[in-house]
Amino acid sequence: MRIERADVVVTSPGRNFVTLRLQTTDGVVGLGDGTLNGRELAVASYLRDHVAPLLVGREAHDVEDTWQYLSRGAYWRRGPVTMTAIAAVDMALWDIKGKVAGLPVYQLLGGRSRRGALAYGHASGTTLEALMTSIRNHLDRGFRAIRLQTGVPGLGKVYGVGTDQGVGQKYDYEPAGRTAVPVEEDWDTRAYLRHIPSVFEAVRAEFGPELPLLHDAHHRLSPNEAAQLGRSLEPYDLFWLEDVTPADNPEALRRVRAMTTTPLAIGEVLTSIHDYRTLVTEQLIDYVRSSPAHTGGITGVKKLMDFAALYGIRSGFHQPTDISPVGMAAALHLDIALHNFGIQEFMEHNERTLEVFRTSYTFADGLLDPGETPGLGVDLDLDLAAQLEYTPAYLPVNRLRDGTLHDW
Ligand code: GCO
Ligand code: MG
Repeated sequence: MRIERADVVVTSPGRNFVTLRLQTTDGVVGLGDGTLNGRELAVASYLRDHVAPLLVGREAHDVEDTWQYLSRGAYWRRGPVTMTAIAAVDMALWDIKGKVAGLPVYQLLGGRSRRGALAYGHASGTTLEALMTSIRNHLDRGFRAIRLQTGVPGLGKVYGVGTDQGVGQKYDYEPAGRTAVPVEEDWDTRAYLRHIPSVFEAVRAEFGPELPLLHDAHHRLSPNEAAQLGRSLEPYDLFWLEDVTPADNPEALRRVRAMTTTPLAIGEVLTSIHDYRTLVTEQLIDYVRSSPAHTGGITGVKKLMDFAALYGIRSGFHQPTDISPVGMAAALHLDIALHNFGIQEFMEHNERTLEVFRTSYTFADGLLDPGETPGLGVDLDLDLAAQLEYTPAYLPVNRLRDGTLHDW
């Protein structure tokens, strides 16, 4: 069964998504997510101009060989654009294999290891009161684990904090602004470090000790500041503290690790198993944040998680709304099959997106499930997708009070 067609579909149902659509000589269609937030067209070109011509005529069943051909064989290894493009190809091939076998992809990965994948939702508020409402709304929607982000007194807009919700309102937050240049936000690490422990204290007092709570520092702290934050949050028993320091320097986490027992997660901007060598072998983290969509697909992440398993490190795959439902489905098949699953991020896509991508995954009682549809279980409405044109959109940047551009 050969690959006959390889088409790249760029669509924008509220945000931009890149999808690779492969079709075999038997007419089987496979979908892969190639979305890289704010750099979407770079991956679209990589796929269209440099990968699609190599795929046509290849054996569609050879998932591992195609993965090696595109990563080992390309000379230029790693990096977000390359690894997102490889991810798109890899997912589409697993989708095809599942459809041909008549099995959901998780069955091909070893079958079911759990009833469902514990999901965490994003609660946020510009004030403590708004945050409490957002947490209650999430609990009402069935979430059993919650990430908390809040405004910081004295700072304007803070990344990760959406518009405040009313009672019963659904969280609807798009981190990237649909603007030609990134929006600029302010940052002040000392103000943040002073404020955050009081937020967790109030939330624990209101919701009790059981609820798993998470927090994301978005790569903004020095190792020493991160250690300070981890220690100040220890009394509130976090599930994890995410991205405390910039992820490109794994050694920075040595100091953080030595100073605090708060569990650490990192890796949404890492793209290869090689980026994790120090983090994993020195056990500097508890959770891997990579997503299949940016780390070479199911094949890339399976290798990474098997390596992490040797050191007792578990998964917590990145799944904001800037990864498409195809990427989400790929993550869910891994979540169900991997023994060292930890938790799954779940930001619900907007209705328009779920019209373009028809999914078969479900969310009930706090657990996600990929469903039993053969393959990944996602269909793409090509006609609708074609009507929704790419619109430039960028994540914000942040600057310190004196104007210095700060880390993510
Ligand atoms: C998360 C992330 C997102 C990212 C965004 C980048 O934990 O979900 O930090 O908010 O910033 O997905 O594309
Ligand atoms: Mg994050």
